[in-house]
Amino acid sequence: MKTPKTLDVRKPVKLIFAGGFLGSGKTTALAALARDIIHGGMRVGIVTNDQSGNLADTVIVRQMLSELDVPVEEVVEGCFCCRFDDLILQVEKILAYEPDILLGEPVGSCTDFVAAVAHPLKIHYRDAFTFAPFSTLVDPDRVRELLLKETGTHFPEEVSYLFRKQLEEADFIVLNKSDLIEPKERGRLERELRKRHPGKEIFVTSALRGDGMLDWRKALLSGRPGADTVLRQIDYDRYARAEAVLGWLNAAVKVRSETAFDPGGLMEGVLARTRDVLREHNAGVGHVKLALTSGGRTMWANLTDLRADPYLGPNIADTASGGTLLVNARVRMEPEKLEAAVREVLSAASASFAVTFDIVDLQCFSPAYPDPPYRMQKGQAQ
Ligand SMILES: Nc1nc2c(ncn2[C@@H]2O[C@H](COP(=O)(O)OP(=O)(O)OP(=O)(O)O)[C@@H](O)[C@H]2O)c(=O)[nH]1
Ligand SMILES: [Mg+2]
Repeated sequence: MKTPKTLDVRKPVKLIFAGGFLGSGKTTALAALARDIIHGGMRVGIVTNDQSGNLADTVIVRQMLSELDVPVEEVVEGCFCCRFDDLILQVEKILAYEPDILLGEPVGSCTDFVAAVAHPLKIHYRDAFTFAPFSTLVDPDRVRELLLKETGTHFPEEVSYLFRKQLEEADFIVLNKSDLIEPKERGRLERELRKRHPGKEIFVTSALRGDGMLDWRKALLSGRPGADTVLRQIDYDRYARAEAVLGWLNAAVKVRSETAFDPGGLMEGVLARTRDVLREHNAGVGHVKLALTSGGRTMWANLTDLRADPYLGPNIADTASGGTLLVNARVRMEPEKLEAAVREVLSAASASFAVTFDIVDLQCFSPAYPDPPYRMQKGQAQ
């Protein structure tokens, strides 16, 4: 195996990675964590990740932390596991800012992170980094749908397999979006998770409201080492099938308008219509996210469930007259159909909001078979 490039670090940087299924709240949680850590007096950098360019998370997290001067870099065109060398290049850019802590968000369809990313980092960069515990975030609805199988799902069994593997390799399981469930249900889900993963610490958080975030942050910063739980067994064919059922669309769209429009209404309208079209196709939604950058401000909107209403981010301007819209969709649908659906939705929204959309770039595909170059077993990382 070839050796990755060397890195020059004055003192070891703590790596905090938080994974978890699509839409579980990773970006929201990591931005909140970054903010709190910075207020505690430390320097932070963030690395985001996606299967394709035009990643909404990067511009969203930059906006979320805009007044704090946080370096944010991205690894695109594949997960951290498969783009390990690029991860190092992006991390190196952030190291120029001399961070104490580097936060990373792997793609939500990714697993086997410990073997394919954490252990190679520990072996090749022993003096550069220390690893905090690896967290897997989960959305209560997905726990009921994909783990407990209590509710209906539009996803095949392979996606449940991927979900279970993500939990299995975590040190910390973070039951996020606690604000959406009653205390009794919170307790029940926690017990179900504990029953299946007795050795793991479970945190219950609302990344959006802040509940439970302090306990999680304290545990991450406690000095306890982590990211050590290599999956005992992982069937890459099943893992690949779980990813391959997803249509993955990333597009950059120029938005122009003769008159000012309501950016929140526009994004809400696009997502509501997307949801309605996807319902007709019975297409399970992983996450559809929009990021509109207009006049130097990025605004966002999300859809994480076919049954839900679109969520509008907190900083929507009253009016906008143009900008760039990033459309990121991860849906259980064939890529050609997904692309056609998104084009149809944009065209309808263009007419109803009197705006012009020029699609500058559009990638739509199913993620390729995962093939990490530096996959390592436990003994190799000691
Ligand atoms: N109610 C509630 N919503 C949340 C919470 N955390 C995140 N969300 C919402 O969940 C949606 C997805 O959040 P993200 O942070 O983008 O999730 P993610 O895991 O980074 O998504 P991907 O990167 O696409 O996998 C957004 O609408 C968030 O506002 C939470 O604690 N409570
Ligand atoms: Mg994200």
